[in-house]
Amino acid sequence: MERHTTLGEFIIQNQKDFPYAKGELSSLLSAIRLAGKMVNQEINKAGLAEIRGKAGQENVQGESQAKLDVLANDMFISTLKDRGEICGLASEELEDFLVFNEEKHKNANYVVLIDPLDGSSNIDVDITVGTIFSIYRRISPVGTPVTLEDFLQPGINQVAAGYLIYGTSTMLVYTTGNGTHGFTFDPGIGSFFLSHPHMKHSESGRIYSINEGNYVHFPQGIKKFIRWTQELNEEENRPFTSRYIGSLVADFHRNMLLGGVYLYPTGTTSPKGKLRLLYECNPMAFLAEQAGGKASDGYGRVMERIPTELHERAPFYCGCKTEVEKIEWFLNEEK
Ligand code: AHM
Ligand code: MG
Repeated sequence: MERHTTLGEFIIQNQKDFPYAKGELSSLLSAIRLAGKMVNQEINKAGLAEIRGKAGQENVQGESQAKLDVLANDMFISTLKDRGEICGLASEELEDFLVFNEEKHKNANYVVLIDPLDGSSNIDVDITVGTIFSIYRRISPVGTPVTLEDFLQPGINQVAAGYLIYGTSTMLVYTTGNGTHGFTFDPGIGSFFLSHPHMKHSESGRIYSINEGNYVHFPQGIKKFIRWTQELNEEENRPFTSRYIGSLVADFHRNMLLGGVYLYPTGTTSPKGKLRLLYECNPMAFLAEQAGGKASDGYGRVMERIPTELHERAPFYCGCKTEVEKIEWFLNEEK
């Protein structure tokens, strides 16, 4: 019986595809894999280990942190810092970025941005959550302390991005700009195995994922898109089907596998959108594009937005090309 390639083997086999083939990025990805396994373990036993519930503090965005948010944040930071390949890290859970400048970081070329536990409102009810990561090469000179500009790069500069999904199976999905590849965790062996090489968004899909409870706040173009998805048109396979988990990673993952589009628009409750450009929208956009899909802020390519703040938010429309373009069309009609 032929066995699947492990994530470690795949990374080594594909080192030549990395823009800077020095093995640093491989080591960085393997640190993410290790931290992901640790977080997975914690999530699986959360109900027994008294690590459910609120941590009793708020993050920089004024959102209350769950205990697992804090735990996942600590695990990713300590594992990544340990390796010495990164000179800085920014996280949804930390107001400011971290500067790593110990001896082992003095030749470090990369910065990482993470959402350590995305969809954390779902943790306490045993629904899928995820981790999102985005990796850039620093702009400032190697050997100097990392600066804000190293983090405020447009998404098109990403050298790698991905997510872990802690679902019925745990998976790690990533891209280094040469396709989007998925690996499933075998808990008995403790390894991730290549299960979904070259994941693909279909050209068009009939799932739409949006928090429709906010309908009254949506821009006119989005209201029209939603009404369009619900109209009867047998030739165009409408009405569409609505699926919304409330975990970006889970909604994105399902839509990539089954065909659909994810929407988080602007609205009066979140005037700039809810999702964070640097560690939610951009990494998902990179993965979507590498899988033949599309990611837009409604008027243009998300990955071309020039960030001005670490935690800035953006409207986000992502998934199958045809439907993302339809959303852009409706928004432009109502401009
Ligand atoms: P989080 O990072 O604090 O969990 O917030 C991001 C999450 C996304 O995973 C999800 O798609 C969205 O927020 C859900 O928001 P809402 O509850 O407003 O529908
Ligand atoms: Mg999040």
